[in-house]
Amino acid sequence: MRPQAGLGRRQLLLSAASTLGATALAAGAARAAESAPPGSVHYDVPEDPTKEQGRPLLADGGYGTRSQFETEVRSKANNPTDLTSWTFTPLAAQIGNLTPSGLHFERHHGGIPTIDPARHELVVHGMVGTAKKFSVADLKRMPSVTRKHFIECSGNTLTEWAKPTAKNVQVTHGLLSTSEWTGVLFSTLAREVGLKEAALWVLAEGADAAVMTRSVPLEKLLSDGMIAYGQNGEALRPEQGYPLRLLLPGYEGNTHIKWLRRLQVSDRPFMTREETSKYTDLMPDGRAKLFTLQMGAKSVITFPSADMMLPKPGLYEIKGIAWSGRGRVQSVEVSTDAGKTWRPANIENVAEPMCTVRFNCPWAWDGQAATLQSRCVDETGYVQPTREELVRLRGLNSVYHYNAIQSWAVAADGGVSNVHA
Ligand SMILES: Nc1nc2c(c(=O)[nH]1)N[C@H]1C(S)=C(S)[C@@H](COP(=O)(O)O)O[C@H]1N2
Ligand SMILES: [Mo]
Repeated sequence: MRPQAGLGRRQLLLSAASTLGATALAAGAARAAESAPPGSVHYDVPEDPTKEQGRPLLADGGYGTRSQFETEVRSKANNPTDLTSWTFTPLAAQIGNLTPSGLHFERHHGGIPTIDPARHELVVHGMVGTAKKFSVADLKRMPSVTRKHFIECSGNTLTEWAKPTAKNVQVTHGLLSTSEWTGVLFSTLAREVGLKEAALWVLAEGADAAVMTRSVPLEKLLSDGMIAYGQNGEALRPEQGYPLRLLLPGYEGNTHIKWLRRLQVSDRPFMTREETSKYTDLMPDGRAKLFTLQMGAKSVITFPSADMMLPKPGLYEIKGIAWSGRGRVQSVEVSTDAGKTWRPANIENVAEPMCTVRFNCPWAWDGQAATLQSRCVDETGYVQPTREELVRLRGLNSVYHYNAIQSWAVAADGGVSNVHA
């Protein structure tokens, strides 16, 4: 049972072993595992794991890490600075419907702030009966809800408007992640402060260096807006807004203000930078649409997908993800002939509002060139558009809210690539 946590630590432990014996080595391994960054401790693999003791439990119980054989990570966008950049979730490697918190995509406009939850407060003021400050502890004492929702950056898939660009599904669609979120509904806070009759909009503000601000319709906040402090059974990750973030199911990622510190109720939107200069949709006639907040229905095949290689003709299970910001996913269809014919896919999990589903569909690949597509229909009857349909409506000036059907070409040699069908 010899740990290999990088050469330095390994040598250290091995030399310790020769002087201190096997028990001390085991203790050393446990200490190394405790202090090493997650995933960096490697153990030798025994010939037969039933013929020797496994490694001992960590002295303090510890915080678990995944197997040393599971090495999938987020990929980082190439930006001039890592302070305002993003990372992509490895969607093709995801098992099940929830994104592990450590693989949740990230988008930061001013780096990741370090916030002491004991000192953090959320101020609710403006057109309210009584303005109030809530500590994180105050919020945790209030009635909570736990709900699964995706967050999708409205910039997801933005490289694909004019020509197929990104090399794999992690980069075409990886600004999408799903978590189980826990927090207090905005409607609960609204009862605490009381809303003035004329109130219509709420400004949400973050405590990061970007001081990110967005105006949110009060109606949306009252229907399902949440101040989240929990993610997948534990506190939010710092990258996801620790200790508090706004969660607006189905709305574009940018409005889910992280490190939330202020909610100002008003009778009008605040026209902040993020909703005037950025996060607007430039239409073909040169005018821009403001407040296009809801994400459309969308889906993508994650297996097989670009940059993969199918070893040989035969039976494959096409797998993918579908979601809609407008409600539940109703159905998903799959095509292997560039959209000429469609077959219904199996949905793997119970569809929940503004949450992803996993789908699958068996496919007997005959070794001929094929073009794979998936199409999502949500409970409002909205059908995910083809790229031609989307471009006809939106033109090619747009950046955000690209939700067209994605095509992957499978060549006769089994190579899979990103194409426009
Ligand atoms: N305070 C603050 N909130 C923020 C951002 C930010 O930079 N600062 N980025 C926004 C954007 S553009 C997106 S897509 C989501 C990303 O959330 P995530 O990093 O948890 O995936 O957070 C939003 N909330
Ligand atoms: Mo975003």
